[in-house]
Amino acid sequence: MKTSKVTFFVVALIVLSLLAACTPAAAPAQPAAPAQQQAAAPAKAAGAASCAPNCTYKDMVLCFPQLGAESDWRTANTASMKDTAQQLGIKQLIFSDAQQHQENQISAIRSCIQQGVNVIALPPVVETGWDAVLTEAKNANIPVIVVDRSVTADPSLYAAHLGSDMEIEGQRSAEQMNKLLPNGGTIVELSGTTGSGAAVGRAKGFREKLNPNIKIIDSQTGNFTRAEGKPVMEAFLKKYAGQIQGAFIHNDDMAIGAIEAMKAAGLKPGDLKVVSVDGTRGGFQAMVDGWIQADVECNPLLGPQVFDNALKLMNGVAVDKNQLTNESVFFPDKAQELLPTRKY
Ligand code: GYE
Repeated sequence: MKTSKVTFFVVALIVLSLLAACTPAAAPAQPAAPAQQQAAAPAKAAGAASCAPNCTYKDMVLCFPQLGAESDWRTANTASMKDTAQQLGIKQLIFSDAQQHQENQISAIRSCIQQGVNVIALPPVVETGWDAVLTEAKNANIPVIVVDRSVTADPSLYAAHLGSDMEIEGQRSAEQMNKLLPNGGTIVELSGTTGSGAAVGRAKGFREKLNPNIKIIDSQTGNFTRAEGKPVMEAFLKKYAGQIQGAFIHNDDMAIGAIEAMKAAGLKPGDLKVVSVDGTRGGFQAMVDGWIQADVECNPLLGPQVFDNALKLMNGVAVDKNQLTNESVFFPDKAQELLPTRKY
């Protein structure tokens, strides 16, 4: 082999090895191109059900731990919930009756949470003591609609409150008592269930608007029932015989019980000026008979509104936090005419 040829090979080898050395190291393997990403499901609003945004009443399981069956108002409220559930064809209404005991309502709610209901509609027997169980419902992503009476719990723990403004009802009651006793006087109060939003609000509103020349000499609870209203009034009539001119009674059932006591004590219709609340058929009849002088309306027919809100919440649609019922006051002059139209 000639020297020139040898030199050529040597030079060629050097050049090749230099070229190899300069070639950048193979780039690390690129991660495989990401597979076409699944279209992300839109985030569901808190409380929305898995069928959102297309839930219908047929998907709905609603828990209604009713507080009791203490009055005609309550009976009408229960009927409104059950009838509406049926008319709308909801999947299931889980109904229970707590017999006016908060602990029964709390265990009913816990059982509903375990069953994974879509919405809880809670008529709270008393205002306080709900924080723990409402937090449990919230953690389980189950919206709670507070129905009828109020709670003191933080509003972030429930989705909405639907019902009457009990303080306004108390104010309306005082305005009527002021008119019935224009020269002032002494009255008694038959209050609703102690610690209930209805009793607390009505008592507060009443005192806010009552004329200073009208004195509330005593106030006792009759637990919103006829059975307890009667002995409370009996005791008042004995204790304050001849001293009282009026009574503010927190519902018609207690008023009907109290009227029995008034009759038994020999009083005549109108001897005591009575202002009552609810506007039930029984209250209207007592106005026709002259025993009640003004009946402040409180509407129990909340079923349609509750289910409408519940469906919205299931679908992740925002609802108003406070939804007040529109109400008025009824008087004896129209009672006879309106009685047949009363729905409760
Ligand atoms: O006035 C009374 C019932 O919470 C508004 O409860 C309701 C009250 C109602 O027992 O009759």
